[in-house]
This record gives sequence, C-alpha cells and structure tokens, in this order.
Amino acid sequence: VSAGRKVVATRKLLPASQERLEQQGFELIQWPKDSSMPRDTLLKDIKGAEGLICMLSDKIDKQVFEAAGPGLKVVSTMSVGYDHIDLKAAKENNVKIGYTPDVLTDATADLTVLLTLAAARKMKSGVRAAETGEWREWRPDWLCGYQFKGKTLGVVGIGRIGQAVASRLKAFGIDRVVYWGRSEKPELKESLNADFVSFDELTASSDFIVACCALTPETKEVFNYKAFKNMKKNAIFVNTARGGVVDQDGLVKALQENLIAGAGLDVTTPEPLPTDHPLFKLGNCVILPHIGSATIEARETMGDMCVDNVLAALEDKEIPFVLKY
Ligand code: 8YV
Repeated sequence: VSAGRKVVATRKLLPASQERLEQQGFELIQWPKDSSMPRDTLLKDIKGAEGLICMLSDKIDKQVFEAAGPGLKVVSTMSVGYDHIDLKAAKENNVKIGYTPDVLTDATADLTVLLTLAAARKMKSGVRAAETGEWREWRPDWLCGYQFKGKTLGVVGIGRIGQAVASRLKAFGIDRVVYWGRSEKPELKESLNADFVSFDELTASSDFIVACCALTPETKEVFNYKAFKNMKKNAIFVNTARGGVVDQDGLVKALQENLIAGAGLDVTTPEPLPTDHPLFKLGNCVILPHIGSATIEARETMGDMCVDNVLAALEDKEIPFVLKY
C-alpha cells in the first residue's frame, strides 16, 4: 500500500525504529554515518517525503519545508525541545510536529543533579588530581565544595524537568525553592513550596541555579555577565537546557574572576564545543556532551514515540505526541 512513500531520518535510527518503519513498507532514507545528515543532502532527500525524523541539531526552516514540497505531513523530532523548528513555516506549510515529552524528564533531571553535585563538589579538579598524581597528602581544606542542606535552589523554567530537579534536590536538603519563568504556577507552592520571583531576585538569592527552560526570545542569553555578577560567590550554575540561554563569554569571564563557585554544562554554543575552548581550561567548570536524555530507557522510548508520531501522521490518524502550536 505504501510503496514509494518516503520517510527521511537525519540520523541512523535505533534498529527497532528502522524495522517498524520498513515493516509498514515505507522507504526509509537515513543518513548512514555516525553523524547528522548534511544540510544539502537533507534538502535533496526531503523532496517528495511525507515524514521527516530529526534531532535538535537539524535546522528545520522554511527552506526545508519548501524543498519537501506539499506532500510533507509531519516533522517528528526526537526531543522535547523544538527551538530548531520554525513553527511559523510549519504552519504555513500545513505540517504537524511530533515530539517526545515526559519520557526524558527523569533522565534529564538525574543528569542535572549529577552536574550540580559535580560542580558543587569540585569533581573535575578531584578526578584530575587523582589521575595526575597531584593527590598527595590529605589536607583539611583541600577540594572542599558545598552541600545542599539549608540552601536555596533557583530554577529558571520550572516545567516538567525543572520540577523533577527541584524535588530531587529537596531530598538532598534544599530548604527553599524559587523559580522564574513565563508565569507563576500557584500549584508549585503546594507541591514544592516554591516561590515565583524576579530573575534578579533568583540570581541574587540562590546558592544553586539550574536552567531547565526552553530557548525563547525571553530566555536567550538571559544568563549574561551581569546575571553572573549578581549571583552569590558560592553560587553553582548548571545548564541542561540549551547553550543559547547563556552568554558564554560572560560565563567564562565570571568563572575566571571567581564571581561564582562553579558551573556544570550539558549544553554549549556551539555543540560540540571546540576542545580548545577556554571553558575546558577552567577547573571549576564541568562539561558534558549534551547527554541529558541519554539513558537506554529514555532513548528507546523516544525512538518509539518518534515512529508512533510518523506512522500516525502518514495514516492520517491523530498524532499521539503532537506539539500544539
Ligand atoms: C535530545 C534534548 O537528546 O529533548 C531535547 O530537547 O535536548 C535531548 O533530550 C536532543 O535534543 C536530541 O534531539
């Protein structure tokens, strides 16, 4: 039935996802290498496709929709974030967007806690010291970091992931949770005893500051030098959202000047971050290669959801995980 109907994937999909698409008889064009499909290949291969499976590093803009032609029904992104998709162009071209919310909340919240602990307890310097022989005598003041008990956590973007981070860190002893975002969420007073504050109050009063927000015009580079300067000297800043919420030069300067105690980043600008970037030289900055959702459980489910979204759209059924935009 579906012979000749094409689905394009910008990455090599998990085997289970490939099988499901091929069993349905769709022609699956995927980039065969361990990298992402180059843009010129995407613009060529997308012509006549009905479905596109993509990731955050693919820019899905007007040009892509135009290259696809009128047959494109769905863009199915293997992510909860959708800042890489031009929603206006999607609407103009009558293309639905499928995404993968919820199933990566736990994985990403766990990794946010990991980075917060790593930065707070000077893990990078500790690992280096252990591996290089810099570890000699025990000293009472060596590699001392900060603990959570009685401290304030500031969450920028307290959606699903931000709330999961706050409840985890409360179990570590966090006393007060403050948040800033698009709007106040009164129900969070009940569930997390969390208070809505201004961005300036959040940065000035928090000991741990986590960015879990979407990248939007309001959050773009909201963490700039001025914001870091406003933070406490003992503040730990963690970003598992998008590199674009940080003015990275401002962060480098703030860390070099010890305006804050440390940072943990799972996201940077650009990605991958060049290995000679000054952030890598700083002992008080831990960097991971955007692995927030990288658990077997989350990624398998994300892969399934992605295919569910494509198959539903191609069968003209309701898309199960559709982005309402
Ligand atoms: C994805 C993410 O792994 O879901 C998101 O928004 O940032 C990660 O979980 C990444 O986007 C790959 O598409």
